[in-house]
Amino acid sequence: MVGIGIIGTGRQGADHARRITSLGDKARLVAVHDLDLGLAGRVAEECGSRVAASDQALIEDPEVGAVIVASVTKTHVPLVLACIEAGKPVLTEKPLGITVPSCERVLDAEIAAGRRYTSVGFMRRFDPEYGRLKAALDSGAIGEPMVVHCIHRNPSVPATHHTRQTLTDTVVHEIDIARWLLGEEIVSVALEKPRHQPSVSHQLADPLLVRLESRNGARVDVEVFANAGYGYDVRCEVVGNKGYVALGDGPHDLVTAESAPGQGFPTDWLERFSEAYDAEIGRWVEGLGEADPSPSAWDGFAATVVAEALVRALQTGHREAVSVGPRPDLYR
Ligand code: ISE
Repeated sequence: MVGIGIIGTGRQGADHARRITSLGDKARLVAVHDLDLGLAGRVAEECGSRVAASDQALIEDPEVGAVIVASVTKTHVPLVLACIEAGKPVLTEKPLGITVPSCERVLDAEIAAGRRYTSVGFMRRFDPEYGRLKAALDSGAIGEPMVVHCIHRNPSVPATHHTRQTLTDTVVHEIDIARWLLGEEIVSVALEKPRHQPSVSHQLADPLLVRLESRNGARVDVEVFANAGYGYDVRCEVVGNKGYVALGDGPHDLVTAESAPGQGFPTDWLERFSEAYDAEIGRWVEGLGEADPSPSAWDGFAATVVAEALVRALQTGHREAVSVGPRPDLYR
């Protein structure tokens, strides 16, 4: 049985903590830490674990065999590096890092250590619906994939949310799912902004239309809408030269914030991707590190390279080329 430590016990970390406690004799939640020790204490009490006095104390705890990082995004890379240094497998929430150089530090550390320690929480890859799309593509049922249509809507985001965050925190899921479904890297990106919504702050362009181009020339379009109002709504359709396959969240005729409650939309990703999180955590615990099928540090790095190109496109207003470079042997 492996002892797990969780850093960051906000909504996401607390949700992971509860899942660990439901894994029976495969894993035990040993310790949690949060900058808000009161919050950590409440999660520890609910899940029967200890509270570690600091993140480093948690990582070095001899009873902690593997770590989940669910703290704020800017802490992901330093904490992942500390786990690698301590020789402990780590599952970090996405994105791996906000900047490309920070993600490169993780790749360098794993390559120097000669093994993979890091898994990145792109949980959609474990969602049964996305799994169905991937299986249809891999079986050749729809022929060669030509176009991927994605929709990613959140009911609302805090007033402090800005466009860059939409790209690095939210669109990053679509980047990962596009790379995974198509099995190839992204080579260019572009984006467009519809007219400004007066109800939204000037630091947020919302919704946004994002376009990705894959190495073999497939095109991905993403509508990302952070303040859609009516619910959490994620859709995907892959069009091939012999047919199409889509997530089963069929379109509704008319949806508004008022009509949505009766129409069965999830309120957020924890609800929509509950099964995916179960599978993600379960498979991670079974594989811990090298045998684990989760997205690797390379996947985290590649997604951030594309997200960073989108941030450039936001500034320049032009299509931006993307190059992730050759995949190191460790990640083949
Ligand atoms: C949010 O930032 C997330 O972290 C979720 O995983 C994602 O599904 C959601 O739409 C994002 O806004």
